Amino acid sequence: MKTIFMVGTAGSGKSLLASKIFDYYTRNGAFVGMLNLDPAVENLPYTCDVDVRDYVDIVSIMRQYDLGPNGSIIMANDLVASKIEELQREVDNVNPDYLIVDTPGQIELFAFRASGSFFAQNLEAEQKVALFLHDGALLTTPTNFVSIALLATSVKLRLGLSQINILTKMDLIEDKIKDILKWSTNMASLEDAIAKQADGESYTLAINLLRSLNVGGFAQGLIPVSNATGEGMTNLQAALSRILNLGEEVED
Ligand SMILES: Nc1nc2c(ncn2[C@@H]2O[C@H](COP(=O)(O)OP(=O)(O)OP(=O)(O)O)[C@@H](O)[C@H]2O)c(=O)[nH]1
Ligand SMILES: [Mg+2]
Repeated sequence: MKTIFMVGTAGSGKSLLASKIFDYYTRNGAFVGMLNLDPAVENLPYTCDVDVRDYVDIVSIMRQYDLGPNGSIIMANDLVASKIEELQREVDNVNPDYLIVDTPGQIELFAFRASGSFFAQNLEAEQKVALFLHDGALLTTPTNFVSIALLATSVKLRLGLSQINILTKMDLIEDKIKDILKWSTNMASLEDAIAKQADGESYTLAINLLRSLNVGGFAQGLIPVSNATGEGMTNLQAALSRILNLGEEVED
């Protein structure tokens, strides 16, 4: 089994992209399992094989512990980590070729509390990869680009997994794609763009951050995709294959 973790800021397109990857692999004859780790989600664009909502119930946590929405989501996430053995057993029963793991909307819950890295490290699989979704709708300026890339780097540090950087919603930002891809591959053009947009402390901070991030591989190989039009999916599949199947086509 090979496992793909969907990670990214709230609303960046994780769940919808999970369903598109499911469709792609299924069309190519592989058996795909879906694991939902978001205890608070109401509707998903795919059918779950394994679902944390079978183990934790946000509404009863809110009532029982007199917590607000955020407190109960935090508690639910921490509880989910204690269910890893049960979830693993269910996943083993499904026994897919590929397991797609959809994570909670609030990225800090998955990436920065203990449960996310615990799952990333302890779910058993031959190969694991994280897809970090850079929300195209947020990448409106070069400094936003640097701050999201910083978040992607920070998530990589937390999860300790191979990571593929994806630029989502490319259908909504046709006029920006060229600039964003240039920023992600050409440091001088990104520095120029930042100089035009920011000054003073913001400029210095953005430049220093990106120079230090660049050492470790800054927003490497950003792949634009659209869940709406399907554009970019072939490039994403090739990147997944390079990591999961050592360059072979879909393995079933
Ligand atoms: N135009 C366009 N809309 C998209 C794309 N991907 C996702 N969306 C829309 O963006 C919204 C959020 O998508 P989701 O897949 O729920 O995103 P998510 O990251 O799972 O969201 P949370 O789990 O709540 O953080 C939905 O309304 C999607 O229809 C895309 O590529 N293009
Ligand atoms: Mg989602």
